[in-house]
Amino acid sequence: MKILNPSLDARGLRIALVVSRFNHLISIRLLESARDTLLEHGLDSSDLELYWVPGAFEIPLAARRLAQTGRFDAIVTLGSVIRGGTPHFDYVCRGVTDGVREVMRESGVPVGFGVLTTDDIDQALARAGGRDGNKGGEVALAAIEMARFTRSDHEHGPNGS
Ligand code: INI
Repeated sequence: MKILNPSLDARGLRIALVVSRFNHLISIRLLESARDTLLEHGLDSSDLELYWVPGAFEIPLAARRLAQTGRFDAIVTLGSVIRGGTPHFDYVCRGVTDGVREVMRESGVPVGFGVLTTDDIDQALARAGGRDGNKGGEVALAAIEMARFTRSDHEHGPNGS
């Protein structure tokens, strides 16, 4: 069996961050962790672009437009949806999860999903640099790995093409 290990080297990649302004306190923590992780793994800061959107519901449209430009090896989406007393939570969650999955499927560009969906602010804080780590950095690593995976598919495809 051949085992192909993923590279986590971000040098030479171009990455876009799409970040929801809603629940800004959480977003900023996710964003800082994602940015630091990407730069620590060799990404040049001039190859990193940040796009704010109003809320998680707007993330898929922004990600789609960015994917369509062909300028990015991966897109990292960040934000948080926190359960309130109404079904609004479910609609926003479904919109962003289905939307991001669809963008990745239709564009072939890796899209990291770093939108927290939690029952309350404490759960979100725990996953944004608190006791459960920071999802922003984790998603950034996944994006690097999948960007590399996508690139090497092209370089060493089954037809040698
Ligand atoms: N957007 C979020 O990113 N998180 C939330 O928790 C949230 N809540 O709770 O409503 C939220 N709503 C806004 C939504 O994403 C859109 O921006 C808005 O509906 C305008 O289209």
